[in-house]
Amino acid sequence: MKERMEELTEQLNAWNRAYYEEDRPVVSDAEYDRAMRELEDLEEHHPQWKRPDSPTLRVGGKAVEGFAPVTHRRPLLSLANTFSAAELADFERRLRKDGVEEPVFVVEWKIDGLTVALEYENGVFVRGATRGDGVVGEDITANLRTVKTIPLTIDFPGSLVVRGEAYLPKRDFAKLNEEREEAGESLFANPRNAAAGSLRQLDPKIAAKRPLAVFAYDIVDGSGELPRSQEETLTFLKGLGFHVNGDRDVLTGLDDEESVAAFLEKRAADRRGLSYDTDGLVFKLNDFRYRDLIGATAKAPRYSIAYKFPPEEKETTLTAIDITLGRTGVLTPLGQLRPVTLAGSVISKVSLHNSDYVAEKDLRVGDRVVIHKAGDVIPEVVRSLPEKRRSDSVPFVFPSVCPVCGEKAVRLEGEAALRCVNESCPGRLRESVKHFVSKNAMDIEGLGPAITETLLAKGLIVDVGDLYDLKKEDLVVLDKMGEKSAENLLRSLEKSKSAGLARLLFGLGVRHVGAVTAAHIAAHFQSMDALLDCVDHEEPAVLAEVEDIGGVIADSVFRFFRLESNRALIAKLKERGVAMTAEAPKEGKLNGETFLFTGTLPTLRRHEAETMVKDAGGRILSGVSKNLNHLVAGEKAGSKLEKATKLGIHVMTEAEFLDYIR
Ligand code: 1X8
Repeated sequence: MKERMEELTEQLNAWNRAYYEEDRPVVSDAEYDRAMRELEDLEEHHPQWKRPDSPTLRVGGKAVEGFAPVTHRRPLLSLANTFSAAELADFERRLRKDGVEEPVFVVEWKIDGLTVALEYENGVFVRGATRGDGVVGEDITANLRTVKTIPLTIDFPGSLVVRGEAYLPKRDFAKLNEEREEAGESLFANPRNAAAGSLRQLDPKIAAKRPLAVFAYDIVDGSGELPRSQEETLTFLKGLGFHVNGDRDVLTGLDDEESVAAFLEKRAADRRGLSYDTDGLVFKLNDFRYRDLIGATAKAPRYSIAYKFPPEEKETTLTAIDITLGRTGVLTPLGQLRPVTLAGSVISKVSLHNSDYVAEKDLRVGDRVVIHKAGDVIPEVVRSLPEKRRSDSVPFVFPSVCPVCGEKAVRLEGEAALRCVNESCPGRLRESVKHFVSKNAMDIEGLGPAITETLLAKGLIVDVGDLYDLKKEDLVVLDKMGEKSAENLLRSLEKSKSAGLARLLFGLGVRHVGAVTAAHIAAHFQSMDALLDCVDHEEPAVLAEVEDIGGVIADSVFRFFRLESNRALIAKLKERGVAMTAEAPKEGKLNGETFLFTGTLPTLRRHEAETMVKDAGGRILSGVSKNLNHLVAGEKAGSKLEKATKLGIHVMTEAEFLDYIR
C-alpha cells in the first residue's frame, strides 16, 4: 500500500508538472481524477504514509477565520522606479561611482501580481506569506499550497526562503470574469485583483479552483551554499522545481541611451503577446559580490531598479452615463465615450461599475476622461480631468429609481450596487427572458431582443411561462415575423421543453448559480421535486453536499426556491410541459431507486455500472444523503462508505449489485 501511495504521488505530480509547467496535458481528466481518488482513499486509511509532497495537499483544506501575521526573516524590499532610458543611464552611473566596474544586468519582466515569500524547512514547504508592508505579511500557506507551480518539497537541506510573484494568467482572468458575470457576481477589475482576491480567500478550496501560478525569482534567505549571481539563482531555483520565467535578457552598457530606448520599446511591444500581465522590467546587477558591496537603502536595494512602462492611456469625452438594468435588478452605470482607439481596439463605452465608483472619481457627463485597459483587456476610466470642465458642470446624480419601472431602487446590505426589487419590473422581465432563452439556458432560437420587447410590450408574455402559451396567430401579426419564423420559434419552444433540469435551473437565473453550478445541482437532485422537497424540509447547509456549493450559493438557492412567486412560475412551466428532471429516467425495474458507486469495483468500470443503473430506470446520485437507496462499495471505499453506514443506507458489493439488477 505504501508503495502504491508513493507511485500515485509521483505519477500525479509528474502529470501536474507536465500540465502546469509544460502546458502539455498527458492524461484525461477522468484518469487523473481516478488516481487522485485512489490516493485520497489510501491516505485516509494510512495517514502515516502520506507524503509531504502529496498532490492531495493541494485541494485546499479547511476554511480559516483570518490570516495570522508573519514577520519576514529578512524584509522584502520594494524597488525604486524609473520611467526612461535616461534614468536607467543615471542608475548605471551611480553604480560605477560606487565601485562597480563592468556592470552586467539581468533584465526580467516585472509581473503585475502579488509578491509572496515561500519558506522551506528541510526541503518541505512550511509557510507562505504575502509581502504585506515588507516587514510583516500575512500567512496564506493554505492557499499557496493549492498553487500547482509551487513545489511542496524541494531537494535542499536546511532552510530556504524564496521570493516570487503570484499571478493569474490573462486568459484565465477573462474566463473567471465570464463565469462570474454569468453567475451574476461582481467582476474583478484586472488579473492582479483577481490573484490577490483568490489568495486572500478564507476558504482554500476557492483558491484551489483558481489557476494561479507563481514565478520564483529571488532567494531572500537560506542556509548553506547559495548562488552568487542572479543568473545562477534563476537556474538554481528552476533546478529545485520552481516555476521560473525563462524570458529574460542580459544587458551591459546602460549608458548607451539610444540602444536602451530601443530595447525598452521592443519589450513594451513584446508584452502584449505574453500570457501574464506585466507593468515593467526589473534591472538587476548580476554579480552578488557587488550587491553586498553597495547594499540597500532602508526601503530599496541599490543594485536593482524597476522600469515602468508608460501606461497606454487615451483621453476622450464621457458623453453620457446610462443606467442599465441586469436580470437580477442591479443598476449599472455605463459610460458612453466619444470613440477612441486604445491598444488596438475602438472603445466607445465603459462600465462604471456602481454609484460609489462614479462618486469617488467624480465623473460627470461631458467630462474629458483618461481611459486605459485593465489587464490589457477591459477598458476603464482612470480619472476625469476637472481642469477641462465647463463652469456649469454638475456632479452626476445617481438615480434613486429604476430607469425602467420607476420604482425606488434599494441598496442591499453589504453591496455597492443599487437594485430594482420590483418583481414585476418590465426591464427585469426583459432581462430574465433574454437569459432564459439564451444558448446555455433553454437555447430557444428566434427570440431575439426585439421580438422579446414586442411580446412584453403587447402583454403577450408577462413571464417566461407565457412563452409556452404563444400561438401561431399571436406571432404572425407581429412586425418582422413571417409564417416561417413563427413556426420556427414555436418548434424551438417545443424542443426546449426537454432541455432538462440543469438548463432550466440556470435559465431561472438564481443568483450565483452559473451553468456549471446548475449542472451540479441537477446531477445531485435529479428532479425539481427533490430540490423543492429539500428546500422545504432542510436547511441551506445540506446543499454543501453538492459539489462546488458553498454557503453563499446555498443561501441564494434556498431563498430563490422558497419565494412564492418563483414556485408559481415553476408550477406554470411544469403545467406547460417543461421537463423538470435531469434526464428522463428510462422505464425499468429500478424506477424510483437511487445508487451511488464508491471505491474500485472488481470487474466493472464506474461508468459501465452507472449506465447499467440508468438503463434499468434507476438514478445515480452524486453524494451520500438520505435520498440514496443503495451504495455499491468496491475496494478502498472511503468516507462515502463511512457516511452511508452511519445513515443506515443499504450497502452492497459489486456481486450483490449484479444480482440485484439481473
Ligand atoms: C518585484 C517583482 C520582481 C520581479 C518580477 N515581478 C515583480 N513584481 C523579478 O525580479 N523577476 S522583483 C520585485 C521587487 O523587488 N519589488
